[in-house]
Amino acid sequence: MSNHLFSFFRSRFPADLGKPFLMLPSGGSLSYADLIDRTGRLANLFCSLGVKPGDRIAVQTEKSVDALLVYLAAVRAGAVYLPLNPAYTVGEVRYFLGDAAPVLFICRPEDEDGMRQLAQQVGVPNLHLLGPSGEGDLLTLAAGQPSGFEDVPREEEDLAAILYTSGTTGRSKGAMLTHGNLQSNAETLRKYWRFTSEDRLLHALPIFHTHGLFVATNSILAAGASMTFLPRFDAKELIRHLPNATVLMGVPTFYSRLLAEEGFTRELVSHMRLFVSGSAPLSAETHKAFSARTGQAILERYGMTETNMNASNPYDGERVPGSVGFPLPGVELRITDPESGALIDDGIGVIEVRGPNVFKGYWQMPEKTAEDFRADGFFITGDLGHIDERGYIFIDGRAKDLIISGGFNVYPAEVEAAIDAIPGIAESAVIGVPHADMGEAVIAVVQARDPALDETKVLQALSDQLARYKQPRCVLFMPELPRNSMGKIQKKLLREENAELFG
Ligand code: MLC
Ligand code: AMP
Repeated sequence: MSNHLFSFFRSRFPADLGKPFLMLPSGGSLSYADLIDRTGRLANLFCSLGVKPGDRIAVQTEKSVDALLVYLAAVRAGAVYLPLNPAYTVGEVRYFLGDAAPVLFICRPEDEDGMRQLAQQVGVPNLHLLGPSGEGDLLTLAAGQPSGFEDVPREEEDLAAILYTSGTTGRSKGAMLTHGNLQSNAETLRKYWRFTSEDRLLHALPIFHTHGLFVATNSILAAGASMTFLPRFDAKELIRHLPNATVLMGVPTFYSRLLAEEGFTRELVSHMRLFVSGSAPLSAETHKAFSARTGQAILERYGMTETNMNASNPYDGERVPGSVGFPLPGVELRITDPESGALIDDGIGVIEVRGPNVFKGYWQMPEKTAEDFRADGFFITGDLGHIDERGYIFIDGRAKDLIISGGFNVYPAEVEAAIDAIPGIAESAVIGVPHADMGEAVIAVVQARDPALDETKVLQALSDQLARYKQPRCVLFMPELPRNSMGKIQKKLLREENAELFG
């Protein structure tokens, strides 16, 4: 029996294992042989710490080569990888650790004191440290382990990762992704986007979400190709490295920020094979400005944590601005009435998907899982869309109350709960308004009981409660929040009234 996902990657590794898997901005590189050696040592370490097949390994570190290797080592060890945004506060991490009950938690050296205490409180038996340049004890311990490791057998249906997504109500949900989900999507994308071993992807996305972790990394591994691995997005750094790349993947903010750079020219990217955008809507305006500047059309695709990638504009053929293209091979996609579930042939409805890419359910939430699936196995995405006469899919909005800022999801319900808990607040409404750089910006409209409360005090109270990207960019005060005849806060009206806030 093989390890479904890692055996698949192995089968695609180049014959010459000395070939780079990662190239670093400093000029160094990590070969496929290094990948095997270092993940072998880490996997041996995990097993020596008592990690058993199916156990969770939670990780909250900065983006680094070693952090990426921890993902692959966890897969080899048969564990379930659980990445956490480094921006999450201690309070947020407490929930994830408590819910997922990992056997091992890897965190940043500077967070050691607080996290050790937290790990003890929630009963996580092992805590080890990893900094962006390899600081901490994790790598020292791994260096003492043998590099040879027999990959733990895992089947298609076994879990490879849990990624938490917030919800429209209440608690965050852990999306359970299987070896089969990740393997099938990696192979589909490799074929559909024509990756070959000659490709060099410029990687500037975070590696704790589907986009940077699975879409980018797994497609490269499925092709035995290479990536230039940057610590974060910086438009000038991308311009420096684009000459050595063949493919770039990013959220729309990457593209609008690149377009704002004079150095981003047609000549700079004339050798590039593919630009992919996803995670948030790419405006038709940015799509067109990009084509005008470079002569190339961005390929927009549509996915989500629960489903990996669902749809993509064609590789050959027209990439339509504002559309996310066609369902990917093997993915069934339909539009239904959100209330009745009836099929809608012509018009806007909720997008539902089914296929080998679709997750197994939410971790320890059978009721929530059942709610989000139809009896015939289709997953209800909560995105609204329609399909035109040529079969192109368009996303028209969201049935779920969700804000996407710079590719990060923010659920208003979570922010509202944090604001409502501040003494002196009567109630709040959190909405997304148009923002040129981030697509949408989070703002809060509040009704205060205490006249001494002001914006600074509200933001101060939230600063250690919520990750920075969830915190409102501004707080507006109203004597009373507008309600409809049913008594529901009129968020649509608030969005319209504040549509021009950021120009
Ligand atoms: C950073 N900040 C953000 C933010 N990113 N605030 C709101 N939304 C964001 N996305 C905060 C910073 O902490 C900082 O706070 C301030 O905003 C300004 O930061 P910046 O320097 O301008 O931002 P930067 O660090 O350059 O980051 C912007 C970004 C980054 C767009 C490059 O957010 C990013 O890499 N986003 C990618 C997200 C992603 O990978 N999503 C995929 C999800 S998977 P302060 O306090 O200093 O002002 C998924 C499925 C799918 O959705 O289909 O792919
Ligand atoms: P996440 O839960 O972080 O995986 O985010 C998934 C959500 O991002 C989807 O449900 C969509 O709302 C949104 N999304 C992803 N890709 C696109 C896209 N190309 N256009 C519009 N929305 C997108």
